[in-house]
Amino acid sequence: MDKNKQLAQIFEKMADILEFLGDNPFRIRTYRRVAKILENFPMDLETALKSGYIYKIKGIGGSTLAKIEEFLKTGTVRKYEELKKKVPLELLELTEIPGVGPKTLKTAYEKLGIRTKEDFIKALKDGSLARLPGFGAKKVEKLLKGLQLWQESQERIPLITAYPLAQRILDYLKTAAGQYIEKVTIAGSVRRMKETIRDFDILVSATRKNWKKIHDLFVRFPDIEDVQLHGETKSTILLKEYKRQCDLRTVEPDSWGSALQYFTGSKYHNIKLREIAKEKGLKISEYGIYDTKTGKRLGGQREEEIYTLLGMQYIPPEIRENTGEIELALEGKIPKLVEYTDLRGDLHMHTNWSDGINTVKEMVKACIELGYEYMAISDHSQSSKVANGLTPERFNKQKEEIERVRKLYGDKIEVLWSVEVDILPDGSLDLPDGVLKQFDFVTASIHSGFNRDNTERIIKAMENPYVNLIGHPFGKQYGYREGYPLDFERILEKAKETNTALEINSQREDLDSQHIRLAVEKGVKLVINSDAHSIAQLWSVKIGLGLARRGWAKREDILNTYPMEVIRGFVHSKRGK
Ligand code: DGT
Ligand code: CA
Ligand code: ZN
Repeated sequence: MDKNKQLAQIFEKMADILEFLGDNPFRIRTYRRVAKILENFPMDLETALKSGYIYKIKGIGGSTLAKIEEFLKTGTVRKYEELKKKVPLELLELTEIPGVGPKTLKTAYEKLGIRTKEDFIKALKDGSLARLPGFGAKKVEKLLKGLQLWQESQERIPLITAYPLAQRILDYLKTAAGQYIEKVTIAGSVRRMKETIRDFDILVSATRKNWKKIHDLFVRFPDIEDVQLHGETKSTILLKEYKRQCDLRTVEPDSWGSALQYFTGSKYHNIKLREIAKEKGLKISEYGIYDTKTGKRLGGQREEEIYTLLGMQYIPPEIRENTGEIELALEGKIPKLVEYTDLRGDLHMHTNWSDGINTVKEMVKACIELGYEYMAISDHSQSSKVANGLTPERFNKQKEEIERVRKLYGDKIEVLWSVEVDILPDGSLDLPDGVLKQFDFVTASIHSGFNRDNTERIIKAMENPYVNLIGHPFGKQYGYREGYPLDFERILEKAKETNTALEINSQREDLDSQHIRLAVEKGVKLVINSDAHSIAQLWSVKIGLGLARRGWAKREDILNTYPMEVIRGFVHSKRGK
């Protein structure tokens, strides 16, 4: 785990402990804010300290700086070590459960003598917690729902978390064992860009004499909890982060294609493929594709060969779920899916004007580096108080800054002045039309009232001529919030009727691939956005792209693959001019 994240966790835990102890709320809030800043920090702390960058960050003061320096020097923070001794630590880990805060745990601790996770879960389930003052049936019901979400999130982690971790393991292998490796890639659910991931499956091709060396280096990956298997064809490590397993399999270069096909899955895709092979008198395994009668090996070095020999089109990994792709491939009718290089810009990101941590200029420079033709700065509106949303007056000031940055970089990238405006409880918007119409592009999102059906709210928002995109339509937050119920059929109809696009929000994985597929079938336009709150999160459109491909989206389905004129036209035609 990198140092920024480690220290962010330390601050978060200190805040939890202080809250458990009933300390000064101001200090608790400060620690939580620092944790959030560190979590999203755009560079490593060491560099930030050396370059002096850190002194410019709003919200990091003297005593925080001292703790950062102490942590970089000693690997821990003394204050944290002292605080840990004052509380039942295991119990405090349960603040990970949505709805469970230090205060809840404190009550359980004091009134029922609960000290362990197990006891807390038991008390929650058997009703003894429900009998305490302040714990009505409704609250306990909410906690039980939270417990269920938490338990699920212990099983599977979201792709947005898994993907960079997979990249780190691959980078490590390439650096440490590159000389012995012919090819290396991630297989399994990560290669399929599935929304959630249980474990990692890494595949390497190399000549057999090098296998041992590769496995010996693999089990020395830093930050592992345990080596569960150390062999010469397969090894398994348990990663410290998120307690995930990671398998490494080594194969001969000759079997690369068939092994990659096999270990990419999905299981049901593979089962169906084997059935079809059987009908054609063929047999497929991780070693190759064979003629059943003669036993002759027909191929397996390249993945494409498997599909070709089975008489079908190559099937992209993202749609290998046995949901109709095999039948279509046999008819040669798999569409060309949208690709990363098709993306021309990112239309949702935050800056330090609201809850982002980078400046407009820093975001613009980072987007230029990504090679985008355009981008949209889309900060929160006033009713998002925790996100430091902007009033119309502050938006006007922001416009001035956008103009200044445009003067500097306007020849390299088109900077749209946008907004993520709150959809209020009654479906009206947080800014009047007169203000909305000044923006180049408007995204409307729900940030409150997550526990009810929000179909009507979204429909009303789409009817506003200035709303171009509905942000994170289901309000999902993995491991934390399931997302509210929506009549998606009606949302799709309205989106089509009003020419409003729906967002594929990468940070939140919302829409998910199943809803994307429905939107694509209906011909509703989608936008793949990062929703980055720092330059460090801009990469995440790759996640949205993966979900779009899993949802069978083609380039034409995605609005931000079109040139700027088309986006402008999209906005203007809805405004009726
Ligand atoms: P996960 O780990 O639950 O996120 O999902 P996967 O798809 O990565 O599943 P995993 O790790 O159990 O297996 C990796 C791939 O190996 C899987 O996608 C297909 C292949 N595989 C595993 N078990 C079986 C099996 O019983 N039959 C077949 N045909 N393939 C399997
Ligand atoms: Ca897996
Ligand atoms: Zn939002």
